[in-house]
Amino acid sequence: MPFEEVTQKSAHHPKPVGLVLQYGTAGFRTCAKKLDHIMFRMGLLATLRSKKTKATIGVMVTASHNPEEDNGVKLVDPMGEMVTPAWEGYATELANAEQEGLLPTLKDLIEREAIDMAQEANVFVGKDTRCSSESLSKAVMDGVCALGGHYNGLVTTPQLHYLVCCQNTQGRYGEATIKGYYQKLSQAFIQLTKNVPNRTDDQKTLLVDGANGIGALKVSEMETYLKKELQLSLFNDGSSGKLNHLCGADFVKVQQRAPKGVEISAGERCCSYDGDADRIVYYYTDSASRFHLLDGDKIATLISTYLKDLLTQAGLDLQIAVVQTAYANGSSTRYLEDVMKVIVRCTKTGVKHLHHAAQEFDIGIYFEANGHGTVLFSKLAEEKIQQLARDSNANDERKRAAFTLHNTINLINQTVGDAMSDMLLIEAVLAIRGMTVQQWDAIYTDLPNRQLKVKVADRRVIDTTDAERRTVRPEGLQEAIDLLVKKYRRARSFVRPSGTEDVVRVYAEADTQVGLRGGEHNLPCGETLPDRDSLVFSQH
Ligand code: G16
Repeated sequence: MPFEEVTQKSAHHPKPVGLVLQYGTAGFRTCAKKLDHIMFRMGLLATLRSKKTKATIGVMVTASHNPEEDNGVKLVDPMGEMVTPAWEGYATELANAEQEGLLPTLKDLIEREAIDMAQEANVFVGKDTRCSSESLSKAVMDGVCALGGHYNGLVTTPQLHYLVCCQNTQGRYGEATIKGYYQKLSQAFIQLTKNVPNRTDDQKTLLVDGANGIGALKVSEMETYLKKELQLSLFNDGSSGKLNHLCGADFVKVQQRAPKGVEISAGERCCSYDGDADRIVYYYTDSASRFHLLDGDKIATLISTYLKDLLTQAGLDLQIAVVQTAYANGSSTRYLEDVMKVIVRCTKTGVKHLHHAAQEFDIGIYFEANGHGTVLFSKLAEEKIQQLARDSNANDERKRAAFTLHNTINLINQTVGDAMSDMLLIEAVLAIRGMTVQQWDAIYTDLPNRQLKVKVADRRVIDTTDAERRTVRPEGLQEAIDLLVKKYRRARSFVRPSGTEDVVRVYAEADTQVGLRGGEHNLPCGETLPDRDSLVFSQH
């Protein structure tokens, strides 16, 4: 039993007495200085999970969209999906055990899960480019080594999910290397776009804001594999700016303005990744210098239109659904349900919830408005598409559609939302459909909306229900929101505690910007509404 080594090594990663942290929306996230013991313990937990599942498990060290000073860690299960809720619970128990309670908690977990400690364990560890990620990932390795493991280095979050899935499917999902990832995605992209007639240089060019993070490094590595079929102008590549500071997908989505450091000419297509490259949003400015955002909702609409048309051309009867969260713009939901006639589901925030909901359909497209999402194809859907592609009796149009669907599946990282894969998919769809970014934007018009963060003493006093669209605690809060909302047309608003930052998030939308601002006189206690910058004061 390696418990002596655990005791010995854990002494180098002591838990600050009384510190309590919770496995949240995307694992543990807080100021990097508080995380050393958590990392060590997550190394232990990942190793146990690997022994339990007899498969490779992933550990990603990142705080994604959070400021550079923060860091975080999350576990990745064998098929590249998020770890199960039961193991999230174990993670919280292990994280919060005081130093002397660590071993008893560990032993209890081993007994409860009947883990065979003689079973070999394999853990992939990935990390982003934060300064703190180097030493924190070493702490994870210390935990892994106390029970036995393998290390993987700098990767984006979705690359780690991909590697874990490839490893556990013995290469059926793809080659379990970063080169294998680039090859799979770029070959699919080239196949999809090679027959598109007359693609101009403008259509092949895209501006990318790398958020000064790992995505910037990795997208440059991938570019050579794309053989000039897509040419990227990379900004915020990490050479000088600070991670996520005034740039990146979260900044662009929340502020609804272009990131710092990107030189945009009118009409040019641009996109922003977040700090670990699992989110993407698109945008452009028009000739009047007005900024236009194409967020996760617009991405989901573009992709579902494309897939629905391909299914019609292929004559395949497969059920498509789109999964959203409370943040989805009301116009997008209305368009999907009323015009496209696809099933729409709403889940709690957190890709783990959307992912599970999407698995219930033949084709489940899930996107959070913040740009985090992907498409899942059921086994049955993939088989039907393959069969049609091989069917010698099928007509040319049906076969062509089946091949296109097949290459589309190869282009998508089905394990988790992936900025690079989503970017290639969007670029392929725009090319195939001959659409400009303006035409894409015109599919429907967003309701004006605003999102802000509010710092409170204890965000856990807020409890929500109905996929976080309503609060049940504290008393009176929901009634106050309802009173305000009913004064405006097509208005909606909700508050929820963040699972990744120590803030409460507030969302509102209405049919006009004036309605959204509430008209100064309608605000409680005669307050006036601050401008957008001061509304997000808790950014700092
Ligand atoms: C993470 C989750 C997302 C979620 C976001 C914000 O994103 O993966 O699903 O939307 O946090 O969550 P919350 O509002 O609970 O703070 P990321 O990109 O930071 O990993």
